[in-house]
Amino acid sequence: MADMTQPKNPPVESRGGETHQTAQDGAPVLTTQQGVPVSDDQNTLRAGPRGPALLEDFHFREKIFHFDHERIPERVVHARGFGAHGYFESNGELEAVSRAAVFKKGEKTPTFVRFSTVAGSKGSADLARDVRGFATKFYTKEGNWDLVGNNIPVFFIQDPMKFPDMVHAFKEEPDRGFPQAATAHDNAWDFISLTPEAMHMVMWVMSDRGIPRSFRFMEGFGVHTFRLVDAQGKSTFVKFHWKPKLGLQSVVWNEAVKINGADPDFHRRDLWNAIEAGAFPEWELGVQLFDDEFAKAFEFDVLDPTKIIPEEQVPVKIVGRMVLDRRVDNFFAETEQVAFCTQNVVPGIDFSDDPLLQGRNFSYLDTQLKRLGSPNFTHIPINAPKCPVMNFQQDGHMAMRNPKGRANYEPNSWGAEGGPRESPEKGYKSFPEPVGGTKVRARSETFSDHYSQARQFYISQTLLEQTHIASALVFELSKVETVAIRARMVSHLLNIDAGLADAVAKGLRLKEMPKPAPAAKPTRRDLKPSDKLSILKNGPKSFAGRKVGALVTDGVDADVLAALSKALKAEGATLVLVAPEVGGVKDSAGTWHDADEKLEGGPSVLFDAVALLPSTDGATALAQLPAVRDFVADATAHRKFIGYAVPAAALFEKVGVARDEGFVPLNKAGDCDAFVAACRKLRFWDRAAAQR
Ligand code: HDE
Repeated sequence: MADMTQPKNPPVESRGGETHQTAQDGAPVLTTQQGVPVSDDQNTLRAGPRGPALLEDFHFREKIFHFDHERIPERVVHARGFGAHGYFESNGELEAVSRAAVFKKGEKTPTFVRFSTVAGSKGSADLARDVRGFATKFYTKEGNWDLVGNNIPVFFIQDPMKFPDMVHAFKEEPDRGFPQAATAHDNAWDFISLTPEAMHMVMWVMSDRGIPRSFRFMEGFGVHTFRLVDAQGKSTFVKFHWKPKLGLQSVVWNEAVKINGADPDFHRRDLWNAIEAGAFPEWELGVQLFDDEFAKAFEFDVLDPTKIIPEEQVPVKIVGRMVLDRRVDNFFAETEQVAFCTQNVVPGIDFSDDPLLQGRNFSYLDTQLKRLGSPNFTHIPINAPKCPVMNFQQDGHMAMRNPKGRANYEPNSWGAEGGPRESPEKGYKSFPEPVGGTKVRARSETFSDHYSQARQFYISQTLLEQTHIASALVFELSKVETVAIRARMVSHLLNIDAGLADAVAKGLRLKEMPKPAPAAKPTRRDLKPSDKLSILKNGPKSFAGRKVGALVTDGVDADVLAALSKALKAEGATLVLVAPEVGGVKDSAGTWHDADEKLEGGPSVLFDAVALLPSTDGATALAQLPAVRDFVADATAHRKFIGYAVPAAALFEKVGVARDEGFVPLNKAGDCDAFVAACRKLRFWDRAAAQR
């Protein structure tokens, strides 16, 4: 059963010195920020019990003053995020290619990861259709390295100049202030349909990658080409990949919509609970390595962030693993205040000339000064390196760490007491790439093919996944009020796949098919499909990390319940008990089981599979509850595996669902293994396309 116990965190930060102890429970005495003990935190200081408040009440004024200033600006993008601590362990495969300490064989480096959605505000729902941020801070022995990636390996735009326009168009429309966390509106699709370079990314976001089931089941990508530099100064190009150990999994759109209502914190809660339960999520770090020669021969420009290098062309080599094994102690202090920056690199890792990357290198530091309010945000524990920091930077708001001693400049003649010195041997050296050229504002011609890889992505999907892309486009464009924008988008789809364009045009009921959008390159290259681009072709082999919601009533078969719990545990999966009342149920042997969820609060969309285990009387009572209808109908429509005891047949009849092979009997303890084995496929996709 889900373990929801909370750790006991100390209520206040200890600042050293003596704490005043109360007589009560040995708890510390409440103090003001000045450390003055507080006698009454319930009542303001007044002239008499019914008299006016007194200005002298320093405790009240300090408390309200601090409260008034609690909010800081949210991130201009990626505002909603969730973080966790972990470590990265290198297998040494990159030692020969990069001098970075983090890649030494067996080196264990602490990390902090923040996952995020992009468009929504801090309080938006987790299951928005969107790209997910996957930002990792490696606290290496030679300084912090930030790999600020996404769960999609390409981006919408090629030049950072367009980023503000793109983000403006995607966020709420400025006059009305909505829609929140959704690109299903005119401005977003107006911008996209006027930006052919976005087409490859659009295919990814409209695919199931845009609605992941869990952060734990997502890939991550560094997107840009970076450089690795070895001890002799030789450079190798690299693209970074994170591969989730638990495999890939997404939800279906109708589920996403309902999850957002049932549990807007679905992704946060999932990560929090997994780490709490000791099921630490893990990713392998993979790299695609290539040299100048490959870069010249490759059919696209490796500096173009709207392109991938298919894994079939350059295989991904695994260079280590990351485990997330610790939750934050405080959301604000860590998840909110963490500041990632693409320009945080360490010796052995360097940039490429990808224009988007170069633009990002300016933006992150700049936005963080605004968000965190001081250039000293690197002093905050979550951002501070875990290796020595030695320099002559000083003062500023909230300076926690100023140089000691007399010298605060260099060169100086104070010898060993004169503070730190540069080191040509140990210090960071930029790769001496020869550069030169005429100053221009121009897009390289090598960036001009916007459709070939969009098509490659589309044809690499299973038929079902292609249907999801078409449905997502129809849904989004149906929310666009301007018919000309809908048609303009279809004109691009014609350059990607005629079948897709046709399906979307029909889904929108366009009166006539537009002409294909003019393409910079009239001929689209026909690229081979790449199986690695499909989620369904790369599903997990086990049900580990997944959840079964078991709907139980009094009289639930004790043996089946125990066996199901055991089988799921053995698989690394979780059983969640859903009952008519949260207080729980008594099983057939008279044992009490507390419920994890009340039926109305635990709809089937929150689970990967469900088990319906009512007793005969229980089924009769359940059949009267409206929430049961949704529980069963949704689980069926979302093509989940449904384990069931005989009495549940009454519910199927009531709801009007027909049983198929995705319905697995659970009448005796011995049935449970077969049910768990069936669940490994995650969904019974063969079930006829459902009505919802
Ligand atoms: Fe970001 N991006 N970005 N981005 N980005 C930010 O930095 C920016 C891009 C990504 O959890 C901001 O501190 C520009 C690509 C993640 O704290 C800001 C451009 C990729 C996060 C910013 C891009 C990303 C951010 C907002 C185009 C995938 C969240 C708050 C030139 C490789 C990090 C902040 C976290 C956050 C700028 C494009 C990933 C404004 C200008 C491509 C995961 O600086």
